[in-house]
Amino acid sequence: MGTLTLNNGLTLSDTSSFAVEINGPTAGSQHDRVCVLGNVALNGATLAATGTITAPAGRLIVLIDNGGTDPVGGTFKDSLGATLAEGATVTVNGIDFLLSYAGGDGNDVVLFQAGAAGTIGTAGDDEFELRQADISGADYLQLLAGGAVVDSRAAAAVTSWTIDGAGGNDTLTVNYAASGGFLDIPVTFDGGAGATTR
Ligand SMILES: [Ca+2]
Ligand SMILES: [Ca+2]
Repeated sequence: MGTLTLNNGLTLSDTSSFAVEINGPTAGSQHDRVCVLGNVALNGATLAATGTITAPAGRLIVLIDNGGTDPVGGTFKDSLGATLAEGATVTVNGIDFLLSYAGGDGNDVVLFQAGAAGTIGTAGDDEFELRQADISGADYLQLLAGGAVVDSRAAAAVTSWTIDGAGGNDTLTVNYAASGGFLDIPVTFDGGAGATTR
């Protein structure tokens, strides 16, 4: 359990296993994280995620913090050998997560808590952005907080999105100019000082 930093990239093979332990939402002390400077090439390695995490899980678990702006190369596969595509479900201790290779600041390997698309802000000021992104030819709805992707899921599976800004002065930008273009779902936003629904 801990955080590992690799300064010369991470290249896995299709026969290797990437084992991570996830016992809670905090990197280092509760789940493993690899920070990589340089290329990340997954090459169909097996993702072996285990742990004791319990609900409510952290909404975002960054497994590979990929430095720079280079995208992750390749995908993981599951223990049965099936490819884990963008948005695939990964179950840890009975809790379903959605896997993304374009999470965090846009190029990190992350797990998002599955379930209804809802986002809860912090007690401070939050700047949210909801956008639709084209990832490898498919549309994904992404929720950003402070510029980081904190949730991402296949657009076709999302019927609405609820954002509770909690305390502070919160703003929500619905960005139709992202790579996925216009998004057409009901969005409920509670910015603290009153609800805005569109
Ligand atoms: Ca990154
Ligand atoms: Ca807030």
